[in-house]
Amino acid sequence: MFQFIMKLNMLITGGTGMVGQSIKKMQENIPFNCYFLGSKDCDLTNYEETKKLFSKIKPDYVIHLAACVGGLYKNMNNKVEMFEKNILINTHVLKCCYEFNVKKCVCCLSTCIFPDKITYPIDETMLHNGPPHDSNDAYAYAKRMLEKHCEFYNNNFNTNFVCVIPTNIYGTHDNYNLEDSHVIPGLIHKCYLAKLSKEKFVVKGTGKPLRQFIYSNDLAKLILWVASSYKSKESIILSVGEKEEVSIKEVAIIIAKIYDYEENIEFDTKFSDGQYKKTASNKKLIENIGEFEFTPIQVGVQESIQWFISNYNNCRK
Ligand code: NAP
Ligand code: GFB
Repeated sequence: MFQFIMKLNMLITGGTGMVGQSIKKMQENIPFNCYFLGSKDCDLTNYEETKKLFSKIKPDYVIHLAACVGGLYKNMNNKVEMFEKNILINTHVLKCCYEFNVKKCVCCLSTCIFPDKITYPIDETMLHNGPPHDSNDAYAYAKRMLEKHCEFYNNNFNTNFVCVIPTNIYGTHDNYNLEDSHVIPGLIHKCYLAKLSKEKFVVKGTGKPLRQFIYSNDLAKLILWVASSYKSKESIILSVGEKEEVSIKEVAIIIAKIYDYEENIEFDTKFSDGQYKKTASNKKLIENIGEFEFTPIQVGVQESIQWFISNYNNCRK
């Protein structure tokens, strides 16, 4: 007789977001019943709703992506919201993962939460060695508490809660809002409008800050690898290499070139540059996974621009 093998359940919180949608593209290769949820399915800032969701889905694995997310300017101007919402979401998700005996929960931090005054390249051991950059300290402290919260559960109850630390992410299904978005989606939207109206393509700040950008499809593969094969409970940075670090000006030129609009770039230095750099090492990742081929930024940005234009009417902007 065939042995009926029950498929395990995987809950992806933040499943309607950019990273969640990148994981959704790969779900045929995930041997689980996958549930990709957004805030309309369950408001994770509400414990009773969260508990109801967990009792309905009974997840065996959780990839916890849900968060109140935004770029530099959203973080600078909404500190109470960034702190409170993320503390509530993270507390409720971890509490329910424990109460419903989830086998493994993979949580998401960010390289922007590391100390501002630090030596480079940043590695996983440095997270609590000093205050974060003041531009996004609210979000940073909420995320740092998520890592400590995972550690407390693991030490107290032998749970398997592990944190991944992505660098700046970009890709399709991003939030392209001109005020609240991260830099790449913001500039993709801005250059589109500038070309349409034949106006200058204005980049905020000096363009001098440096960033490492990871394509959301690549990050999705790495998160699934952490969920299935990374055995440690220690946090791990998921980033492109230090050599892939680019300036905001270089990114703006890549975007403008794809729109064939590079003659019209301007920098508005009235706006803050935020953190100058946060160069992170992906040494631990490469030691654990072996080699990994990251999507070149020109290719990833091209695909993101194509998606944005094709989905202009319905995307988040
Ligand atoms: P995103 O596109 O903004 O998606 C956020 C997700 O969280 C959405 O699915 C959203 O659902 C959900 N969410 C927000 N508030 C919620 C609530 N109260 N209850 C339930 N769900 C809620 O974010 P992302 O860029 O994919 O980021 C995914 C993770 O990576 C986050 O933890 C973020 O902190 C982290 N991260 C992002 C970056 C980056 O550059 N984007 C860099 C490093 C780390 P709805 O859309 O339905 O509201
Ligand atoms: O992605 P971003 O907003 O966040 O990048 P951070 C900000 C950098 O891009 C600054 C420049 O140097 C800005 O001056 N920039 C230029 C722009 N034009 C624009 C624009 O139109 N929009 C935006 N947003 N920036 C974030 C944290 O820091 O890192 C978040 O605040 C998050 O919490 C993210 O974790 C990964 O990289 O500066």
